Amino acid sequence: MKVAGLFFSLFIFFAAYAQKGPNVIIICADDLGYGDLGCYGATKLQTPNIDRLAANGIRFTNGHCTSATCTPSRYAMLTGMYPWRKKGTGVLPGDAALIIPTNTGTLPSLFASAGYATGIVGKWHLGLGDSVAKNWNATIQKGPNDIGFGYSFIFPATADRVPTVFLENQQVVASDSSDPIQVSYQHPIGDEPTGRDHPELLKLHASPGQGHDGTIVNGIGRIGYMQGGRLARWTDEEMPLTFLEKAKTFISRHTQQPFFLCYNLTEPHVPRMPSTMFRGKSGLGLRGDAILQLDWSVGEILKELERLHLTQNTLVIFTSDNGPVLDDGYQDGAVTLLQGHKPGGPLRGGKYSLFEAGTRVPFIVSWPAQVKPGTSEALLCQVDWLASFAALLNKTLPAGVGADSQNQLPALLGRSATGRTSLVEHAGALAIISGKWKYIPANNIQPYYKLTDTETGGSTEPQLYDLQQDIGEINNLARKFPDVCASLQALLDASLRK
Ligand code: NG6
Ligand code: CA
Repeated sequence: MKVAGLFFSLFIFFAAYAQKGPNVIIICADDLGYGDLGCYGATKLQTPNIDRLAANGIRFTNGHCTSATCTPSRYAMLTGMYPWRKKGTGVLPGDAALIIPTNTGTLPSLFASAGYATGIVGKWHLGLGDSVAKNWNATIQKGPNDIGFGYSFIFPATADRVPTVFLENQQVVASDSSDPIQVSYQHPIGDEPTGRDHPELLKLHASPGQGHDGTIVNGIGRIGYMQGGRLARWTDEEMPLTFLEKAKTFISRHTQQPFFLCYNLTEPHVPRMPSTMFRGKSGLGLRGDAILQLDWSVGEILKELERLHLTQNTLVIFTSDNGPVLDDGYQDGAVTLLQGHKPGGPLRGGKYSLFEAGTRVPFIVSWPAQVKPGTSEALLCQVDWLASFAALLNKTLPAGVGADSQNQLPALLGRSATGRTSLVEHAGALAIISGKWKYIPANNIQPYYKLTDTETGGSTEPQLYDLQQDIGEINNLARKFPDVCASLQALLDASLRK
């Protein structure tokens, strides 16, 4: 009997071990373009660590975020829903309320339900608390920990928005009751200098007409106003080290339990203020230096996985939340020191654009134990992670959860060369990709944003491009192929009704 019992225990042990899913780390850059990495064709910048990740995994050439800005893309990543279905999912101010309902299934709650330790480190930008008015000096009641993350170390919105503080498990780090934090996006508060009134105090000048002239923190004017929390405010130059340390600690604490980590880097979003060790290294100014810093952080995470013998069974995704922009509010040399570098690679447009550079982003999947290295042209979107990981974990999503998420696991793991048959792209208005075609219905968007130098894809004429022949979306074929336009319009209309 005893022997049988021992065999049974061993069987249970091995069965449990065999079922142990991979650790999953999603590394999401902020505003990194399709052409910003060596492995995607950049020659003026070296990104050896991400290139190595790509060489050991699959580099997707047709991988997308849903939207050409951060909040909607990240909403889609976590909920498996197209963000344009829901009001209030545009770029959020730093005091916004949480926009993801706490009673619905999400990507982190899926992993948690499969026994994973779940964590998020880095940018959040999905709102906190029940309402705009909230007490930043106490634990905030609604945030990442309420939608499935067991651990969170985040900043609330963007690096250029107040409050410029970190929150660990929804509590401001180093908060101080004798210097309480207040935040306003309506009017100046407190007696601290603003970028508008005291440009002489700035180490990074705001671009004319783009705001970024509220409260000065660390010599940089921000969007919005804050007072208090002086000890809690971050130093931009240290931010990558702080996030890296928190991410490494999360990983090293979970070597015995599978984990899911979102590591949301802030580079190369504005304000670009890389640490001293990367200053001047790229020769392309602060934006280039920030990309070197981002690549270094990825390398440090890969090293940590090696050190802990976790490389083989850790699935790492590297991607970006939207396309690139050069001048997004500060005069930091991104435009003047570009040296011919093409952040969007061969693609047209960029952040804020319906053209491909808005939403076609770096998209790399590595899982040494299971994924054969290569490249893939499969059409994929970050919105598909929810259903794909549900399939990987053998879980059924609750009814109504992740309605826009498709199980694309075979394509993600390189076992199928094809992915989606169509994808809706979003930047103010909507466009659709189906097969080789890209269709942008006539819209009322201003064709060109002068401040950010963005070709938006706005046009009162319909646009149709053959992405196979014309990835740069130069030759509008709408007049030549009215039937194709009509069928893509019908497909888009059907997606809207879904
Ligand atoms: C824009 C900001 C820009 C950036 C962006 C959000 C202005 C003029 N521009 O509104 O600087 O913060 O929002 O970027 O305010 S994102 O990557 O988080 O979507
Ligand atoms: Ca972004």
